[in-house]
Formats: sequence, C-alpha cells, structure tokens
Amino acid sequence: MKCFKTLLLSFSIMYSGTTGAQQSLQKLYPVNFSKVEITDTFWKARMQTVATKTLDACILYTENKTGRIRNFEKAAMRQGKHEGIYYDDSDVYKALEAIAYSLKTHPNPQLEQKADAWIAKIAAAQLEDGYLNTYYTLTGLDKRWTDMEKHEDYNAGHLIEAAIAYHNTTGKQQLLQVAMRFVDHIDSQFRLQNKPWVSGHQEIELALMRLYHHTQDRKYVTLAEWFLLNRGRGYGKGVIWDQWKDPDYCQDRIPIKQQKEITGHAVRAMYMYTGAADVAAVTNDSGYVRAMHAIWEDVVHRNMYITGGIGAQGKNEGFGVDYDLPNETAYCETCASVGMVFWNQRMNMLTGDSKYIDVLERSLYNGALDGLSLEGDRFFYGNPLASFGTHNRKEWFGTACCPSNIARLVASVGNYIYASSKDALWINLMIGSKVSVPVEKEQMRVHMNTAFPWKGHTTLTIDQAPKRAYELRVRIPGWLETPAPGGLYHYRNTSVAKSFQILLNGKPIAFRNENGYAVLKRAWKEGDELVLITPMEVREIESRPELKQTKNRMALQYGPLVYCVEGADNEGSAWNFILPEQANYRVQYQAQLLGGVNTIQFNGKVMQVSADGKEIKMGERIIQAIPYFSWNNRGAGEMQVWLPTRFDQLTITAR
Ligand code: FUB
Ligand code: ZN
Repeated sequence: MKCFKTLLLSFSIMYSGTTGAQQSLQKLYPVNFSKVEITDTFWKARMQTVATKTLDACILYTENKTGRIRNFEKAAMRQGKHEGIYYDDSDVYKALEAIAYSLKTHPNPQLEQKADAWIAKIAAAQLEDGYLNTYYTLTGLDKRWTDMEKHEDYNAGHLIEAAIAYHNTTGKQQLLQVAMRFVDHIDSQFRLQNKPWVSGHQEIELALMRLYHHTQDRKYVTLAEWFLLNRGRGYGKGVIWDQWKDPDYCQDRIPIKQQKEITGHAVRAMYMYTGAADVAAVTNDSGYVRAMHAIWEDVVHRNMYITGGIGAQGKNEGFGVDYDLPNETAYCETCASVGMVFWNQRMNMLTGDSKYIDVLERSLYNGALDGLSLEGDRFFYGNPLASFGTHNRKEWFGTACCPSNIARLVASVGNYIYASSKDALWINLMIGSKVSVPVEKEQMRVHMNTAFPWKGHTTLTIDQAPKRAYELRVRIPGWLETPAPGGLYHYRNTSVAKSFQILLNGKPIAFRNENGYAVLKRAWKEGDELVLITPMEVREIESRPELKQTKNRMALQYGPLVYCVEGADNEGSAWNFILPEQANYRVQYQAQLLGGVNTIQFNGKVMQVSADGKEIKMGERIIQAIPYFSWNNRGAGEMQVWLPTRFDQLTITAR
C-alpha cells in the first residue's frame, strides 16, 4: 500500500512540473496550486473566507439542513428513503474537493476529521460491484444505468475529482480507492460491453483525465475518450433529449469534432469541452481542438456577457439565440463561469495564446466571483447584469451546485496564475504569490507582489534561477488593448490607451510579443526585479449593434473588473440617471467599503419623480459605481451594469 501511495504522489508532482509528453499538442502545463503560495491580499482574504465561512455553510447544508449525508448513511444500510434530488451526491463530493484544497493551504485537523467521517460513510455506501449512488441504492437498484439523464456518471465525476484532491492533500487513499473501483464498474458496464451511453450531464470526461494524470493509467484516457465519442450518434434520443429538450441541449446533435456552435446547457457544455481539451492534449487529436476553436469564437464573440458569464436563458440553463443577451433575466449560472475558467485554462495550455486567459480572467473576477458573498456564506446561482431589487443572494439552493463550485474554485485559484513549458515560466494572472518550478535539475523561483486588481503595478522578483538562459513569458492583459475586431465589445475611449511596459531593475526593457505574451529570455540572476506596468483606467465599453439590450448604453471596466451601479451607493436607485457623453471619472480606493474596493465616481444626470408621480425633477449628482462582483452585499437593491446614455433608456421608479 505504501508503495502505491508514493507512486501516485510522484505522478501528480510530475504533471504539475515542466514535464509531460513531449509529442503532445499541449504547449504548456499548469503549475498546480499546491506549488503556489498566495500572498496577495485580495485572494488570500477570499481563500481565508472560504476556509472559515464557506466550507462551514456547505457542511451545514450538506449534513444538517439537508439529507445529503444521511443519504449515504441510509445507502450503507441499503434502506431508508432517499432525500433530495438524484444529483445531490455530487454536492457532497464537491464540498469534499473544496475542503481538500482548503486544507492544503489552511490545515485544520477538525475539518479533516469531518472529511474523513464523510468519506467513511461514502465508502460504506459503495456496493460490492463498485457501484455508488445513493439515489438508486435507495429507490431501486434494478433501475440503475437505465436513464442517461440521471447523473450517475456526473456524480462519479465529482467523486473522482474529490478523491484526487483529498489524496493530494492528505495522502489518504480511501476515497481514491472508492473512486477507482467505481470507474472500473462503469467501464465494465459500458465500454467493455460495447454498450453505448451518453452522459446526461458531462463531467466524468474531465474527471477521468484528472485520474489519468494522477495515476498515469492510460485506461482512464480510453474511457474519457469513449464517453466523448458516444455523443452525437443518436444514442441519447428519447433518454437525455425528448420532447422538451432537444439534442442541442446536451451537445448531442452531432459528434463533438464536427460541432461548430455552442448550444444548450452551459455547464454541461463547459465541462464537456474541458474534458475534450484534456483528451486532445494527451491523444494529440487535433479534431477536438479544431472544433473547439470555432465553438470558442461562438461563445466569446456572440454569446458571452461582458462579465464573462454565459448561458443567457433560464429555460435551458444555457445558450439561446446569438446576440440575445438580456441583462435583467441573464441566467449566467455561477457554475457556468467556473466552467469558463476550466475550459479557457485548457485552451491556453493547448495553444499558448493569452486570449484564453483574458476570458478566464474576465469570468473569474466577474461572473464567477459574483457568486460568493463577501462574508462567504451567501451565494448567487444566477448572476444577472441588472436588477430592480428582487435578486438576492441565498444561503443555499434546492439545486445546490453553485456554492461548492465557487468554493473549490477560490480555494484552488493558485492553479491559474502560472504555467510552465520546457524553457519558460508563464505568468498568466497577476496575483501576489511565490512559486518554484523545476528546470531540469535546477529551479526557477520567483515571487510576485501586486495590488491587483486595484492597481496595475506588479513586481516580479527572481529568487533563484537556472544558470542557462530561460524565458519568462508575461501575459499582456487583453483589457489594455482595444479588443480584436469580431468581438462583442469594444472600448469607446480608445484614445486614452496606454501601453504595457516592463522595467528590469528599474530600466525599461524591450520584449517580443508572442500570442499576447511578453517574452523575456536571459540568464536571470537572483534579485533581478521586473516591474510589470499594466496601466488601469476607466474604460467605457460599447457593444456591437446586434446586441440590442445594450443599445445606447455603456459599461465601465477598470483593469479586469466590470463595474455596476448599485442603489445602496446612489440614494437607493440605479435606474434613474444617465451616463453623460463626456463623463469625468474619479477612481478611489475605499478601504471601508465592501472589504476595500476601487469605486468609480462620475457626475450623472439624474431624473427624479415625486411619490405621486406628478413632478419630475432633473438634476446632476455624483453616481458611484462598484465592482460587479461586490454587489448585493448590503441587502437587496437596484443594480445595473450597462448604464444608459440617453434619457429614453431610463426606467424611473417613483420615490
Ligand atoms: O444538473 C446538475 C447541475 O444542476 C447543473 O450543472 C446545473 O446547471 C444545475 O442544473
Ligand atoms: Zn451551479
């Protein structure tokens, strides 16, 4: 047993280093969060909040206020009534995954004991043949594996991810053994019997690829690919799609490699393409990559909100018609933004193109982060871009996929800062941190200091370097430039653009721009200091004319953050003013507000209607905008991201 543990750990370390299949399509490799120490105040505080508040909220609702853990206890005894919904097991696994990441950076023996106790219950609920699912164990095993929509493999995927995370953090194997037994069971039921199965909710593909990287056992790649190959061949007809869901809902109309457009349920799509990218990176199947280039353009250029949120419609929890992005009813599920982070990271690893990190950063800081309250114990499921005051954070949801998803993302945010390739360390996100990556027998060790996302000034210091010349590839944030043509959004005030600069030991240094990265190659010395200047200024954003809901409106962005106007800062109203043609913006860091944020103030033209509706007053008032992710932390209220620029866009509420 001991040997097995050592072997597995060494494999996961290999994957997070600079090694990897040399022939792979994959250009760079993520540096695992366990190798990155976050020192930055913005993210460190959020990780602390997750460790102390969010995980408690997940535990409270998973164990006490709902029957999720009780389901496992009952399943272990093979009797009792199942509580909740058939995919509720996944919330237990995702909470465990978040706990595992958090324990890595915030050791907590009591929390680990709690996780161990849950894991013992999960293990006890596994059947002799490896099957594990509390819903079917308690409602009738004769029906298991008869309904592709019932999330049995989705739950398995989250079990696998939790098991890897827990093994990585604690070295404990019990959950991993459970997961691997379950995978063997699944393989024996379908692939090995040549029996088709289309996952009703994709997730297992990416999880199997993670299991492959954790164990180096190729059978997991084979099974992941098998799941992908089953799609688009009609096997899901009448099962995962029927009279109300069409095959597009589950990305099952045509085989993945032939797909060109984004369709259907947003989370399912994001997880599936993440899995497809993972498979392509190992099998070198460029068919998936080609398809995903087209799909990505369709997502980002026709179907993505300025917040990086996706999935405009509630009715399918997903994509609708191109360019139809309503603001108040925007669904933008938190999980879908989490999925955008996953998929865009994989696309970046396959291509070495920074445009994917631009999108990742947008989704992370806006669409995803909005899902978590500043206190850490309230959540958004949907993240609309406008509200008349009825949209409110909640403690939990009937379908509770989002809380543990945002918890696991924040707890492992270190995964997205750096990447490595044979000859380079890639700096993708400006987040204060320390990292060390192996370069053959030597090390490249750096630390980053930054006040990001509040200030565009970052120092990167070399603490140790290989003797030979080695590259640093620093992402030039896409938000500095006018976005490429073809996109949904563009800056209005392009004239103020200032460029990215790098100083080395106090002096400006020239660099080559390759795919949005500043490439700096030299024999680095300990103590070398790079200053990365990413000038931040208020950018006014307009959208393409096809996007009707933002006509005669502008959004404000500062650095990677999208802003909104909330009633709480503006005498209760966010709908009664217009942004003037020549607004004069003042950006101010307000330490006491919302945990410390930059606000943007400008003089707005305000229209006020008296309570009896008879009098209309025009005036001018300072309007304050706050980062979108921080809204609805002071109770329910009005909010808008897209600010009207003409009076005919106003919606006046009587006061
Ligand atoms: O079906 C499981 C999860 O619940 C999905 O990912 C979410 O969209 C929600 O439907
Ligand atoms: Zn969700």
